[in-house]
Amino acid sequence: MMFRRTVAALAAALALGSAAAADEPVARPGRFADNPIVYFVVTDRFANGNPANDGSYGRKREAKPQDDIGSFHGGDLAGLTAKLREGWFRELGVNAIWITAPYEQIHGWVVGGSKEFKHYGYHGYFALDYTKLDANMGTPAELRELVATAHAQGIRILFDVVMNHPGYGDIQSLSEYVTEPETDKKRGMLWKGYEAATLRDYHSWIDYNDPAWLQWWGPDWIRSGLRGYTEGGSDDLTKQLAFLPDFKTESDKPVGLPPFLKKKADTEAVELPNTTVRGYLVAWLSRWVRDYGIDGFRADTVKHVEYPSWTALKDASTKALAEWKAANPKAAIDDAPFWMTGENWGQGIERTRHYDIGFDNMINFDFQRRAEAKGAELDKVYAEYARTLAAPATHNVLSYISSHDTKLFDRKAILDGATALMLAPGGVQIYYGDESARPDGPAAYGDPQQSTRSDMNWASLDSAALAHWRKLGQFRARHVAVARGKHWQIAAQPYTFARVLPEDRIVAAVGARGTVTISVADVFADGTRVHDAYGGGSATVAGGKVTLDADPRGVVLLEALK
Ligand SMILES: [Ca+2]
Ligand SMILES: [Ca+2]
Repeated sequence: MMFRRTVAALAAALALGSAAAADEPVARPGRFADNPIVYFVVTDRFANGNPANDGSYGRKREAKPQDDIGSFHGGDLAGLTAKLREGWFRELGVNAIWITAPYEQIHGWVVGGSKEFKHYGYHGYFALDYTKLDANMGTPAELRELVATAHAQGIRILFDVVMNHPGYGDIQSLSEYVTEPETDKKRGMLWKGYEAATLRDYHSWIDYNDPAWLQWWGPDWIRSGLRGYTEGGSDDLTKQLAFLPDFKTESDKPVGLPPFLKKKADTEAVELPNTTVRGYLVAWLSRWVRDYGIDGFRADTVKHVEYPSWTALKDASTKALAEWKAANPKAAIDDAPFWMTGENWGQGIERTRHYDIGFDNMINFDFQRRAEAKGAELDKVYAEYARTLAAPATHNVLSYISSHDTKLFDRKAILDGATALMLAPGGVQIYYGDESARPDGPAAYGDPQQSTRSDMNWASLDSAALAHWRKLGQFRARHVAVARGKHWQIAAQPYTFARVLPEDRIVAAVGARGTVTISVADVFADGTRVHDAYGGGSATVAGGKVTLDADPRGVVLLEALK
C-alpha cells in the first residue's frame, strides 16, 4: 500500500505539461534496488541551514581559501532539509541521498597535504564517537526532520560508513580526553604549549611513545604502531591506510569500551558483554538505522575490511530497518529492505564476491573514464553494461562521472557527461554540483582531491546544466527501463537506442538536429502516442516511425503517453 501511494505521488509530481490524464507519461520507476538515482553530497559543503552550529567544538575557519580547504564550512543536516523542501532533489529525479558520515568526528585538525592545510573531519572519515551526531551536522531532531522530509518525497537517506578506521589522534581531541596527571612538561602525550601547534611543527608537540596513548582507543581496538600497540600489517586488511589507526575487526576477542569513550561524558556507547570490535561497530552503525530509519549505507574502503564484518553489518542493519519500518509504518517509503553499496577501489561492473556477502550494489569506477564516449563508442559501453548487469537480473552498480576521491567531470563538457551518465544502464550517482557545474576549489599539492569538495555554487548555478540534468533525471526516475532494460542500437546517426522491459520501454537519441524521424518499430506499436520528455513535443507512431522537432541540445527522450 505504501508503495502504490508513493508511485502515485511521484507520478503526480513528475507529470509534465497538460493536466489531462491522457497526456501523462506512463511512469514505471521500478524498485529502488533496480533504479537507484543517488545524489552524493558532502554535507558540510552543501547548504548551511543552521549557522548556530558552525564552529562546533571550537573548530575554526581560515581567512584564505587556499588554507581553508580542510575546514568545516558550515553545511549541515538542516541545510539538506531546506533544499529538500525547495524540491532540489525531487526536480533532479533523485530517489536517494548519500550523505557523508554525520556522526561525531575528531574535534580538531591534523596536518593536511604536504603541511598545507588544517585537515578536519568535515568529510566524515575521521570518526571519534559513532554513537553521537557531530554537532556541526546538527541535532537528533534535525536528523529526524531530514529523514521524514526525504521519505515524504520518496527519497531515501543513505549514510556513508567507515568500519576500517576511526580518525587520527588529533591534538585537540587528545587534550580533551587526557586523564593522566600533568607533569611540569606534559599533559598526557602532549608537550605543554601544544595549543600553539602549527602545520609545520604539529608532530613535535606529541610524544608518540608516551604511555598515555594506551588511554586512547587502546591496543585491543586498533593497530597503530604506537607504543604498546600492534603495528599495521602489509596486507590490505590490516594495513594502516594513510597512517590511520586500523580497527581489529577480524579479532574474535571480546573487548570493553575504548578507554577514552569511558571518559567521554556525552557518549551513548555502553559496555556490551562478550562483544568484539566488529560487534561494537556493527551495533553502533546499525543503531542509526533502527533509531532513525536510515535506508542504506555506502561502505567506505571495502577492500580493507574482511568479508564477515560486512556481512555482520548488513545483517544487523537489515534487521534494524525492518524493526524501524514495523514501528513507523507511515513514515516508511515502502517495505524495501536495507540496501548497501560499497567502495572497492577500482572495481568495475563485474559481479564480484561482494554481492554474495551482503552488498546489493557496488560503486563502478569504470564509467568515469569512459563517459566522454559518443555514438558508436558510447553504444559499446551501454551494450556491455546492459548485458553484464542482466546476469543475474539483480546485479547492479552505481556509475558516476565525478567523485570526491577522483576528479570532477570537465565542466565545459558537463552537459554531454550528464547525458552519458543519466542514460547509462544500471544505477547512477550524481555528485553534488555536477548538476550546477560547480567549479573545483583550491587544490593542495599533497592532496589534490580536496579540490573536488568545494562549496556548492548556489550563487553561480549554471541554469542550462541544471535544466538538462532535471529533464534527464526525471525521465530516468519514471523509467526503470533506462536502468534495467534490454539495450539495442536503433540508428548510428543520430545515435538512437532502445531500452525495453516487459513493463516499461523507452527510446532515446543523442545528437539529433532539427526535424528528425526516429524508427521505434520494435518498441512502440503504430498508433501509440509518444512524448519527447526532452524537447516537449508529442507524436503518434505511424509505419514504425515518429517525426519530431529535436531540442537544440540534440537529446530526444521518447516515452509512451497514457
Ligand atoms: Ca551550519
Ligand atoms: Ca582494516
